[in-house]
Amino acid sequence: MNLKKPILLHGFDRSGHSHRAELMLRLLGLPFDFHQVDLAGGEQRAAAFLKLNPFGTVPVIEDDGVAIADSCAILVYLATKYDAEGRWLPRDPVGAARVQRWLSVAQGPVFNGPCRARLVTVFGADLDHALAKATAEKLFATLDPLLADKTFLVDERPTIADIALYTYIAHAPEGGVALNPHSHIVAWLGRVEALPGFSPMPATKAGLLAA
Ligand SMILES: N[C@@H](CCC(=O)N[C@@H](CS)C(=O)NCC(=O)O)C(=O)O
Repeated sequence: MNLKKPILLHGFDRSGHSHRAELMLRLLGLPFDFHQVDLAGGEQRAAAFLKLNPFGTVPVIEDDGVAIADSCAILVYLATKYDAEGRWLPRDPVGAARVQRWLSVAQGPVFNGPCRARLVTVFGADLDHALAKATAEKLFATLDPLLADKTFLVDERPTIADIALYTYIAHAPEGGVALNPHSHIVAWLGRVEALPGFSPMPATKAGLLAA
């Protein structure tokens, strides 16, 4: 009998990038093991980890003898390999491009905005907090009206675009960026949280900074 080994997720439980991968695994109902990478201790810069990801960042997954690094690459991999119907990543050119557009937003303004703002308040990173907050606020002002008449970012059904954007936006208050003024974003976050298999990233104390 050829028993498949569970997927191994190398992550960090307070990383929004890592949570993207974890959430997708849970939404697809895939068994996985979790290895908490000791980021504070520098495990991500050790030779063994750099073999998996030369860029020295989490998340990385190992599956069927292959290592896949980068949160969005992992979302694409999981959706392509484990969702034969293409619900999470449409196979048609227009649908695929519409999803990719949001993956770029995840790695651009979401990273530079809510992610970096939280890196300052939660992890004490030496970054420009005012700039990160301004980037987040501009992103939210753009996104909120786009969600006014949409259930999810691309379609009536969720795609990996929603998973890529969810975590850092949901945790923006931890970085001092309020979500309250953006009712359509708040409603969309609630729809993601209602998906079967959803599991949140743990909150941090800095979440008390803004509503
Ligand atoms: N583009 C990467 C970025 C991942 C990333 O920045 N991960 C952070 C944690 S949130 C990390 O591993 N930082 C460790 C370090 O930079 O030393 C992705 O999407 O996975």
